[in-house]
Formats: sequence, C-alpha cells, structure tokens
Amino acid sequence: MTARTDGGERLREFLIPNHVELRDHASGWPLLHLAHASGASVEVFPYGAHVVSWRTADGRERLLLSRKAVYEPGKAIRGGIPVIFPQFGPGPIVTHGFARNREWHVVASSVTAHGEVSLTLALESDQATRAIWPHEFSLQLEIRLGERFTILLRTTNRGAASFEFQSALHTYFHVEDIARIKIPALAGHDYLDVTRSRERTKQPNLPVQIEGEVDRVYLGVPRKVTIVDSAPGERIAIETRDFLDATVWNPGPEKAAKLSDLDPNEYKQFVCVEAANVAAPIHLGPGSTHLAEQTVTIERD
Ligand code: TA6
Repeated sequence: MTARTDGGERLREFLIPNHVELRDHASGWPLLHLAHASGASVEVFPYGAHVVSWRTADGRERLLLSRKAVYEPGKAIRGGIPVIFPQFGPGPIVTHGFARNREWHVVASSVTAHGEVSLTLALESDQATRAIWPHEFSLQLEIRLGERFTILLRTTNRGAASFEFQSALHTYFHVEDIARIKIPALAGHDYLDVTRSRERTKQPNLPVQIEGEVDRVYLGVPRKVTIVDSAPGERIAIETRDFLDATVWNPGPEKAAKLSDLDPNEYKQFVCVEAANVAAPIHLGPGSTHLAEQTVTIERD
C-alpha cells in the first residue's frame, strides 16, 4: 500500500487552467489546487482525498493543518479534512478506517454553470481493502467550491450482500482561540462522552465550550451547526444533509503533548466538528448509494 508519487501524470487530463491546477508539495505527492473566481481556494491530495486547505475569498486559511503533519504512505495527515470510512470506531478494523490512508484517483473535474469549481475523487474496493473489510464498495468524494465549500460523499455497495458502515468528515476548523468558541446548536443534545467510556450524557441547555480534552459524539444533531467566535465577529456555519451526528474533539494540552504530529500549542487553534454517521451505522443494500453532504461558510456579525 504505497502512495503514488509520480507527480500526478495521470491527473493532467483533469486540470483546468486557473481553476484546477497541480501544485508541488514538499512531500513530493501531487497536490491539486482549486481556485474560484471569488478568490476562494481549496487544496486536496489524491492521497486520502485529503483536503488540507480551504481559503475564503479574503485569503484567510480556515482549516488547521499541523505544522508537524507527516506525509507517509499508510499514515493519516494531521489536520485538514480526513475522510473517515468504513469505520469511525471503536471497532474491528484500524481506527477511523482505511479510506484516509489510501490513494484515491480523480474521476472528474468541471466548472459548473454557476461558476463553482468541481473535482471528484474515487476509491474502490480492492484486494487490500477486502483483506481488511470484506465488502465491495466505491466511494466518491466531490468538492464543489464557490462562495461556499461543499463536500459530497457518495458510498455505493458494489457487492451482492448488504453492508453497514460509519463515515465522517473529520474537519479541523481553524479558530483564533479555542477558549473563546461556543457551539450553541448542540445545547440540550445527548452525546457519547469518549473520555468517559462513551457514557451517554446530556449537554446542558448551554452552548458547548471547550475546556481541556473534549471528545464527544453528539447524536441526532441539527442540520446547521455554527462555531461562534471562531474569530472576532465571525462564526463558521456547517450545514449538512444525511450526516446525522457530529463529533466534537479537541485534545486539550495533555493529550496534544502526546501527539508527535501536532505542535504542542496547536490545540489552541482548532476544533474538530465532524459531520458524521457514527451512532447508527448506515445499512446499504446491494447496488445502493448513500449520499451525505457538508457545506461550510463563514458568517459575520
Ligand atoms: O474524532 C475524535 C477522535 O476519534 C478522537 O478520539 C481522537 O482520537 C481524534 O479522533 C484523532 O484521531 P486520529 O486517528 O486522527 O489521531
């Protein structure tokens, strides 16, 4: 299982001047740069279909990518938007599944009639994935970049038997100061507290705030969740379809210090709010496709 580092020769047919371009990266891995007319941009590695940058039209980076991220085949990149499939966990296979550690391939690119830049990457089951998870599947991750940034995740059962899967977009949202942010929409919702053996707990009727390590799976969340005060006078709006749960994670100082691919103080500048299907795995019959979607924008007071 090795990541392709051929400079992405096979990507060239999908490049669109000024909109989908190939960029060099210190890792030697091909990196695709999507640019929208507004000035917004996204960067994604075919490795893991891993988005590592989302800049809004004002040029500001809205995701955290660790300065100590490691680019090694088989290892997850710390930060950006890891794609979690077919298992979030805990479970019988590798934590958070294998999709983020495998080489995806580009299958389509376009500029839509509305001027959005669209890029689609795919991952299919193969002998290596079957050895880990014995099901035939295809995954497609479509990025649509305009004033808003949308990711669509399509999961198709290519086999003759049903299977169940969990999935998530493990987004590391950049925040100015973790101590300032609030997440009002999760007030009053039940969550599984991972720090307390996934004990089912009720969020008080108050916004979620981050103090120390927070690792929770909120169940049956609203379709719109905002991270308030991500920066002074701003909030990050996360709108989803068919992602029923949301994981909220920040390692806090002690856990952060144990992560070799995270600078010790970087924990202060991100919160993971992850559109997810975790509590109730998705049941997919033969030939069926499940579509889940996340759109993020920055709202201002
Ligand atoms: O989504 C929260 C979580 O599952 C935490 O428990 C923590 O392990 C985090 O993901 C990071 O996981 P990773 O496998 O990317 O190191």
